[in-house]
Amino acid sequence: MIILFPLSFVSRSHSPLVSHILSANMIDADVEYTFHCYDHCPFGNRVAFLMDHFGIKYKKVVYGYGSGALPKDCEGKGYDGDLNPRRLTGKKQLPVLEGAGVPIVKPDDIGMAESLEICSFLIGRHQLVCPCATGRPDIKSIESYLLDKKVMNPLKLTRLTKIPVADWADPRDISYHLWKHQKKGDILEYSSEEDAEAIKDLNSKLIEFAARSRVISV
Ligand SMILES: N[C@@H](CCC(=O)N[C@@H](CS)C(=O)NCC(=O)O)C(=O)O
Repeated sequence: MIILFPLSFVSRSHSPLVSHILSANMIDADVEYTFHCYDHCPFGNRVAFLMDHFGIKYKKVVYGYGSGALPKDCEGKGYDGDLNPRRLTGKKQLPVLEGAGVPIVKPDDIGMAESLEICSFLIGRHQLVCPCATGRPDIKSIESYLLDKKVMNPLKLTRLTKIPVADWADPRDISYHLWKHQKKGDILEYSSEEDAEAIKDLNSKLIEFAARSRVISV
C-alpha cells in the first residue's frame, strides 16, 4: 500500500537543531489518546505516522470496515458491529482521535475527526517541528502519478482486502468495500497482464521517488 503524507518530517538524528528543539519541548508524558481507525486507511496512517514518529502515546482501536454502514442505504451491505464509528461523531468515518483536551465539534462527539485537523492539533499541542512540503515540481509529478486513482485503484482496491488487519475480519467488511467502489464505477482489479505492467511502472516510479527525495536542493 502507498501512503503519502502532506508533510515531510525531519528526523532527530539528521538535525542537531531539531534534536535540541525536541528535547527542549518534551512530549507531555501524561497525555494519552485513543485512536480510532482502520488499519488500511491512508488518512489514519497519516496521523499514526505523526504520533509514532514523535513518540506520542496512544491506544489504537481498529474497526471493521463494514461496521456502521447502513444496509438500508447500501443495498444490504454493512452491519451494526460492536465497534461502530457512528458512535464517535455520528458519521461512518475514521480516523477519530479521542482524549482529554481533544477538541470536539458537537457536544455528543467522543473525539475529533479529519486527519489533517488531528495532525494540526497534535503539532500545536505538542509543539512538534514539522517542516512543510518542499513543493518541488519533480516530486509533485511523482506524487500526482501515485495519487492517480485510475492507475492505483485497480492495483490496490482488491489487494487492500487481503492485508491481514482487523478492518477485514468480517466477510461483510470486504463485501461493503467492494460494493462501495463498484458503485462509484471504480475498477477493482486489472487483468493479470495489465497488473504486471502496472506493478513494473509503479516500481520504477518508486525508485525514481527514492532517488529524487535524497537530492537536497538549496
Ligand atoms: N477527510 C477525512 C477522510 C477520512 C476517510 O475518508 N476515511 C475513510 C477510510 S480511508 C472512511 O472512513 N470511509 C468510510 C466509508 O467510506 O465507509 C480525513 O482526512 O480524515
